[in-house]
Amino acid sequence: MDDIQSQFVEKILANTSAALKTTGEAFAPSNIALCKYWGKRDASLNLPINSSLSISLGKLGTRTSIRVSDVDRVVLNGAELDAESSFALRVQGFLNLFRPALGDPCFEVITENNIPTAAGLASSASGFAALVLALDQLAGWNLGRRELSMLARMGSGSASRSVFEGFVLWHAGCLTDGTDSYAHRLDYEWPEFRIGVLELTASAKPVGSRDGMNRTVETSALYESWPAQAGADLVAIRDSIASRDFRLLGKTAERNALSMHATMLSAWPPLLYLMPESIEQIHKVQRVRSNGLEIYLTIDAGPNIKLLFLADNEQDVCAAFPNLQVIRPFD
Ligand code: 2P0
Repeated sequence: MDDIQSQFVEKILANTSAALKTTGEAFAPSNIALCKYWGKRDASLNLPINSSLSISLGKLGTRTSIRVSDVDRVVLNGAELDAESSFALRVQGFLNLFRPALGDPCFEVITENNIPTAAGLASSASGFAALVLALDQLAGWNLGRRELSMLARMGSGSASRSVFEGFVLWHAGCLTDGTDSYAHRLDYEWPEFRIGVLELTASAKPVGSRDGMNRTVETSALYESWPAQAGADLVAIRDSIASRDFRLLGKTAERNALSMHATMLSAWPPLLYLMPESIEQIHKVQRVRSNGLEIYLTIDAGPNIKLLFLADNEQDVCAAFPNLQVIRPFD
């Protein structure tokens, strides 16, 4: 825990008073960025270089409950974690930020993910969002979503987006104190919107997103062009959602993801998250699309591919991609 982080949390909690309950419980959805967050302007406060735009995954995400306990315990999907495991340490470090406001308690955290394991869907986003929402319940702070989004950001950048359903925009902000870097929900529904998850490999990624984005910012010459590209893509994607222009949305989201991978490839040592199976599927998406099926893809910092399409084409997409897991974000 560093002082800058503690001071930030103190600032957000400044006008609250705690009324500790026995337990707090909450659910937060996972999310997939259509315009990606890649690169930090401040690592301590998790402030991004560019704004990003995501879609939350409805009922897929994390449910977490938290209560005061005599020792710190983290139970993940039914199994208690070793206190020295990296995830338990990360949760403890995050909770350290909030203990002073609550009289320095220890906590028991019970967390369940219903996200398909190894599908390349970030669990840290829904995990930290659910933890902050549960903590707010436990403490009785009654914070607004904007504040909750900023607190979730301290756990993981993409978690700032997971405190909302639907389409979500995370403002990069420009203040050094981080108080203008928060997410909000865009006021649009698109019930026909579909995401298909192609689970290609379950192997752990060699370099995590956090280290990967830092390495890219520090060493990739192509990264220079990323902030402007992401800025333009975000505007196009937001407009495409407003006008339900799926072609514009798909094209922009696909190019945005591949541009992010281009910056990774030009880092040193190079970051190559794509596996041979990923490349094969990228070619297949291009082939299927050139045959007339309206389908696009996005890829995060991993090898798995997510397909973007509309309900009308669901049957044809499932026929072309057997074993596809289809997510309906607005169900
Ligand atoms: C995103 N990713 O916008 C991008 C696209 C991965 C690729 O947000 O260091 O786990 O905790 O802020 O949020 C993954 O990065 O990183 C991510 P930290 P995070 O979804």
